[in-house]
Amino acid sequence: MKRVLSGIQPSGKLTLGNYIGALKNFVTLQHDHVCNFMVVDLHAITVPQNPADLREQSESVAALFVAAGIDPAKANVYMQSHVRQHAQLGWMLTTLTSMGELERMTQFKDKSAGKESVGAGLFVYPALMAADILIYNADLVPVGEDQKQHLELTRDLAGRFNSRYGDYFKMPEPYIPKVGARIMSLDDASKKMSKSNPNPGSRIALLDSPDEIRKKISRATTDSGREVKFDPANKPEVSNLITIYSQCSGLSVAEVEARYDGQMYGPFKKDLAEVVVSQLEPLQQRYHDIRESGEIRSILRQGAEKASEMAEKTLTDVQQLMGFLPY
Ligand code: ATP
Ligand code: LTN
Repeated sequence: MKRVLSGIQPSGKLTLGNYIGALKNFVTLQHDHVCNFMVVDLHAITVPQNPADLREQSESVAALFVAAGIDPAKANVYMQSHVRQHAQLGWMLTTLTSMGELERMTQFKDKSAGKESVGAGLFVYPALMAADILIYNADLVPVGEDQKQHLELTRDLAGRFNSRYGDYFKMPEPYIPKVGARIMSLDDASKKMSKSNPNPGSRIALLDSPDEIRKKISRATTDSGREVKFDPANKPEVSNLITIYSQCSGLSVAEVEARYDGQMYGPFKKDLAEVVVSQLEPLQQRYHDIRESGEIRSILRQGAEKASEMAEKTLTDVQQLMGFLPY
């Protein structure tokens, strides 16, 4: 069975973008792959986090993994920081990464833009992500479009390691959905929907109440036209809403267009809100049950124990290949 690894940062409340671009695919892949899904707290601290919020968000993201349908009996669910080998391999891969490669990363450019002081962790972030993936020799990495560049760097680092120290790492492939790999902000269709955007109106959080969802969708920007037509270049806002509709209803983009042929944005948005609400309601119910049961901590512990075994083996092999003296 092929191996799958992915992670989501506990840097805020998970959004519909995280769900459609990543989480939904985690759930699909768990049935016929060996899966590791992490809450990547070490990555989250590359920008300042309030400790109490980080703790709460970490548990919340883990519970959302399970609420979204990840079965801990099928896939390991755990905290990145609980498997200490990630940070160790991350350091080793940092030494193989060039400054120029890191400077070209668009996520770094976006997140550091306009900041007076930028942490070095934000800069070396992609080397830690490469370690997350390579430590399990993952074949597939389900992510949204924005992570493609990090995956390419991971492959370059794997190749560099292999040519210097001997063929060891497999080349991981990104697993990016054809539709929904880049859900855009509701207030600005030139930016991706993001959980750390300061404007909560820019996103739908998975735990938003039905009324919040209705309000956010009714206020979402559209254009001055009137056709519900999928045309990302000329109608980016409406196309984004059609994508969300399609992903939450199971209808194809063409079917959504056909359903609203000749109708205005008002009725389309009203129905879209109900489609999103009914997609999220069962997930929210399961989320609250899981949080109340208190079972998430033991799920995380068991996940970390299993993942550590695999990670420790890789780390030992890498140390040996790089010439570290055995313990
Ligand atoms: P932050 O705003 O803190 O950077 P984020 O919302 O961008 O967070 P990440 O934790 O960086 O989320 O991403 C988790 C996963 O969700 C990644 O695979 C990422 O590609 C995917 N993802 C994030 N935003 C979107 C989006 N708008 N559309 C589709 N996929 C997304
Ligand atoms: N950089 C990713 C989060 C992440 C990740 C990973 C994704 C950290 N390690 C390993 C896939 C595989 C992001 O979503 N911003």
